[in-house]
Amino acid sequence: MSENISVLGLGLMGTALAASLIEAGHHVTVWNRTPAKADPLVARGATLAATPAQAVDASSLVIVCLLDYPSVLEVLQDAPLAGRVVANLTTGRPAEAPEMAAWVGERGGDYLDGGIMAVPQMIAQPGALILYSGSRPAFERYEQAFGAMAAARYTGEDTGMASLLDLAMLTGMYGQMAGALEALALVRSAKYPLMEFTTELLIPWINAMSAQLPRWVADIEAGDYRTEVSNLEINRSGMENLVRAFEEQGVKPDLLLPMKTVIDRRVARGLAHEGLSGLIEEL
Ligand code: FVH
Repeated sequence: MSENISVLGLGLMGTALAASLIEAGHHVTVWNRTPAKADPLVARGATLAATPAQAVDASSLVIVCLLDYPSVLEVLQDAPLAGRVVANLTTGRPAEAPEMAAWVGERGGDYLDGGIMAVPQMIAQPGALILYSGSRPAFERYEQAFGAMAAARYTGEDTGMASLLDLAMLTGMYGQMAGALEALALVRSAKYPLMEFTTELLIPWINAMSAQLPRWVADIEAGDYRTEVSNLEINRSGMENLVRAFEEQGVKPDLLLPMKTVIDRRVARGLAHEGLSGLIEEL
């Protein structure tokens, strides 16, 4: 079904989102602070609105993808939001989402908050995911249209949930990247081929270890961190060994040290018999 959809914000991500909606056959109106960025989309069939108010007026679904929440408030200030669904895909914090929902609600609009789990090049490709939270009727009304941009997953009526899950997934990513960078620095110090190490050793190892995560979740849900696999004393000693090896290789273990600090703290509390999953209680 072809919808009237407005996209406010034509940065790298907003442009990719708008292009995917045009490609899917929707009637797309666009607005951007710097209007020239709309040119390629207009060439593909989008309508350029002169103001945010005109863009909002043109469609019942308004997708916003700007720098941050203050810029969203600024842009929507004079827009006629009554009867509109605002899907705000700008990255923010969980606490900002209900404030934005209330602000849109006071103006008669319905609100969805979103978290984009993709880079612009992934939009409309397999693997791209957008998390939504907030108004269920709004999500159900536009679920099909959302699917043109990326797989659409509704995470509940708690408006801040998409943002929280987005930030949690980013946290997991940063932790993994931190470990990978330390590993690569260590391997580089020994002049071993980095690509061979990465593709043949590191990636399969990380994947195998990730498969253990559901077991940790079971421990956390049960609040029972006893282990017969690799307790914190083994990990404390392993970390000490790692840090020493890094120093001997002339590599800084800076991205690894915070984890060592937390392990040491837990062991100092007399909980050396626990597994790594118990570290969650220190956070
Ligand atoms: N790019 C990515 O990989 C990530 C993936 C995950 C989600 N993010 C979030 O998406 C939001 C937009 O990101 P972006 O990549 O499109 O960012 P830019 O290319 O820098 O575009 C920024 C747009 O925001 C407009 N803008 C900034 N400040 C204002 C303002 N005060 N008033 C009106 N518009 C404003 C800017 O306009 P212009 O500079 O072109 O005139 C762009 O349209 C972001 O939340 C990411 O975290 C992307």
